Amino acid sequence: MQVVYSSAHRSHDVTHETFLGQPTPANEVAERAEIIRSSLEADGGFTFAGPTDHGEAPITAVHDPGLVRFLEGAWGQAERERIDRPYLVADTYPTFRMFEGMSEEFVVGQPAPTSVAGGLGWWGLDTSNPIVKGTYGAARAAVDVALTAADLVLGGETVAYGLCRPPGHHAARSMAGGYCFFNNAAIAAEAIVRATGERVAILDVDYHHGNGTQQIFWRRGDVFYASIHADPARQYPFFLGYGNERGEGDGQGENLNLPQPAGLSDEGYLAALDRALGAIVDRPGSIIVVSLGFDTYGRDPIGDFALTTPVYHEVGRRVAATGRRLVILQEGGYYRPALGDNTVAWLRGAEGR
Ligand code: SP5
Ligand code: ZN
Repeated sequence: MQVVYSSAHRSHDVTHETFLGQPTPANEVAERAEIIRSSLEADGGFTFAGPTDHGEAPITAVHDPGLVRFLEGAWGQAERERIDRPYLVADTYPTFRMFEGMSEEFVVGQPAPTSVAGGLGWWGLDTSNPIVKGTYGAARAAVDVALTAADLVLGGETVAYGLCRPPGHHAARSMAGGYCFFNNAAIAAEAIVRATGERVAILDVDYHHGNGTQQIFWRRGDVFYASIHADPARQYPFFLGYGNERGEGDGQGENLNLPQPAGLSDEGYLAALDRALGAIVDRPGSIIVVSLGFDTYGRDPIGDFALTTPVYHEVGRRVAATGRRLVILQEGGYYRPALGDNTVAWLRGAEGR
């Protein structure tokens, strides 16, 4: 299997996130991607390629250009404002309750803040994704990793894996969040739609609901989004991910959320997977973009499912058994001691070995 990897992720060298306001060691760290890379190298069954530069156009095909400009300029802006901090996290977010009773026309007409502190909240969801000097370059490289993996499949490969870091599925059209800056999977799916004219399915098997991917394609009939994730009633991202969210307009019926209880077993997971895959094969198309997370693992520090390493082989096998070509993109997974084994198991399953 071809793997796309870039060392550029290392410049997003975050140290801390917050847990209920307190600084705590970051979960989404550079070591994650390096563990996966070295495990795939040790396996011997993977060939590595670097990403090619795809420019900004595929990003602004799904994201607000204002988000791109903010992320590009945030660190320099903080320096100019003499905000001397090791990393940047917002204090203040524009919750919709701030605008209660005000018309949508009025609210969307509010100006984007010009200060970096305001911008961090305006363009962000939560405090888990600090910005450092190298964040923008790493996030751009992760997009190129995803698009290069998509190119491999568009060029005839049956499967390709993009070792994206930072991850992407919490990033919405105009919002970063949840360790994510650009939505790598959404950008790849959009590029595939434009290249093929076909419908594309996104299967999200990260532990968390991919609120960003859902938001981007909510009114789209050409991209089906299916996600198996922790019930948002108890877990991040809290405000989206419920089972009654099915899409609107052209996208009516093209969003499938399968929220799951704490303690979910391998068997329970596979039952949900079969539902998602059944919905995918009921729809036309030849390519699935997989948002691949291992925070479903039983020992994950921020998850509460009970999956074991062998089930990942079976999940990969069942996804590939749809007969569709696969663009597999890395999202979360934070229990570092098992990350390499879990990734190798999933990808081996997907290539039938
Ligand atoms: C891509 C991805 O997996 N993003 C996840 C973002 C989760 N952010 C919220 C983390 C909440 C951590 N709660 C810690 C509970 C410890 N018992
Ligand atoms: Zn996750």
